[in-house]
Amino acid sequence: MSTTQGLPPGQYWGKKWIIYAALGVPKVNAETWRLRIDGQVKNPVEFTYSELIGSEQTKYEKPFQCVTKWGIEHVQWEGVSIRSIAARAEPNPEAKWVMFHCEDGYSAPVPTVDALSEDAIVAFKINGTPLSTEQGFPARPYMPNLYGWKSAKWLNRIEFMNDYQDGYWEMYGYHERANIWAEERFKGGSGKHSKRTAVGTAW
Ligand SMILES: Nc1nc2c(c(=O)[nH]1)N[C@H]1C(S)=C(S)[C@@H](COP(=O)(O)O)O[C@H]1N2
Ligand SMILES: [Mo]
Repeated sequence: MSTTQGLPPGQYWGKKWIIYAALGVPKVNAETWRLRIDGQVKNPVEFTYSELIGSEQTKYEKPFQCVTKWGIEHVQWEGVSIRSIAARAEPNPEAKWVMFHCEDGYSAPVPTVDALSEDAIVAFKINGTPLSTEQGFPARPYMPNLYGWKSAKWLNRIEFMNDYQDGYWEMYGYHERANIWAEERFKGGSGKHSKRTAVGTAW
């Protein structure tokens, strides 16, 4: 049995976040921003920023892991459980994937089981402070068991899908699921046991 605590395989603890913005840093107005949940759902919904930060927040400390191997050990995350807001949209049971869509055009698919796991959140705060513009204001998903490229900054839409589709980094060969404990860095295998197939770097 493999452990799911501490330093995941192949990672090291870095001191500082490295800010990545493959498609640039959009400036989002929280007043007009909406989070839409749609696709394979019975009831597409839209939330405002104040609705979301005014509802029950989930808070915990968990690390962040970038597929390029740096991790940040102690991060306080705060946001709404994706499960709770997705319930309002009533996803179809056949929808096995979700796509996170962002203001900048970035996107990232994750399995529905990960997006709706108990500790998966749409995060609004890191270390007690609203996300900075560079770190994705107003919102980014955070799933503790997935590499950081799935934490799509400037999130504005969660689309439920029946079938898998590539997002931004997956087109370059990065893994569909990105589980940090299984070292799912690249498609077709783990970072440990298979050759690197990607042609880009997830930064
Ligand atoms: N919109 C968007 N989200 C993104 C990225 C990006 O380039 N654009 N980079 C991803 C990657 S590879 C990582 S490791 C984290 C980095 O988060 P940070 O910029 O807050 O350090 O954001 C992820 N989310
Ligand atoms: Mo990353």
